[in-house]
Amino acid sequence: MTSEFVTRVSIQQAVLELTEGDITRQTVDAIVNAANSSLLGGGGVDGAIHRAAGPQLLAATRVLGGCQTGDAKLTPGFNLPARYVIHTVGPVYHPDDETIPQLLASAHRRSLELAAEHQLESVAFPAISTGAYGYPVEAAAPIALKVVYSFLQRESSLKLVRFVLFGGPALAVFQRALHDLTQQHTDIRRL
Ligand code: AR6
Repeated sequence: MTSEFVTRVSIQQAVLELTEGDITRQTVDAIVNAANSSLLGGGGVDGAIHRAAGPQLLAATRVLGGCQTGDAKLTPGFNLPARYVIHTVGPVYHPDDETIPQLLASAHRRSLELAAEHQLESVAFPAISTGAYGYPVEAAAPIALKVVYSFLQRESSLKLVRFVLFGGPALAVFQRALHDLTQQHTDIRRL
């Protein structure tokens, strides 16, 4: 019997993987920040990234003029092991608003586009919007993974997309969603 929990797959020329951990520790070309539209820092992932990157990060985001929900902007990573930070703004969850899933998808898609525009090969995402912004991780995970799947259908510089989940329960939800995605698409290979 195959496990309902899938952690690592290949999609076209790239690997998509899930891990439990701290996004600030990831040695990848870019980590994605779950920011707010001011880009001036906050709590959660945003606070952790600003602390680990050092004060130069705030100086860099200050001149960007903010960021709309569903869009993304790039800065250097400064003291982080990652070379760049892609700051994206996910939506605040609201169950009755149909645009919310589209905005969450857009935040992921714009982050991947920005990574590809800069010829980056590896990018790590947190579970955007699932903390302070209240998006249930069960609803967010399939959206996030589907966007990555669609993006990796076209040719790009990306060779590795990693989701870094904070805690076992969030990891398990993503693993189950990845299992469901592999059931839907024959070109996803379990590794
Ligand atoms: N590494 C990986 N994941 C983390 C880490 C970490 N170091 N810290 C928290 N998480 P959140 P949002 C998880 O609140 O919901 C900020 O104040 C956390 O468990 O960081 O998009 C911004 O400035 C949760 O599952 O982001 C915005 O105002 C997920 O990361 C607002 O919060 C996202 O939680 C954005 O809210």
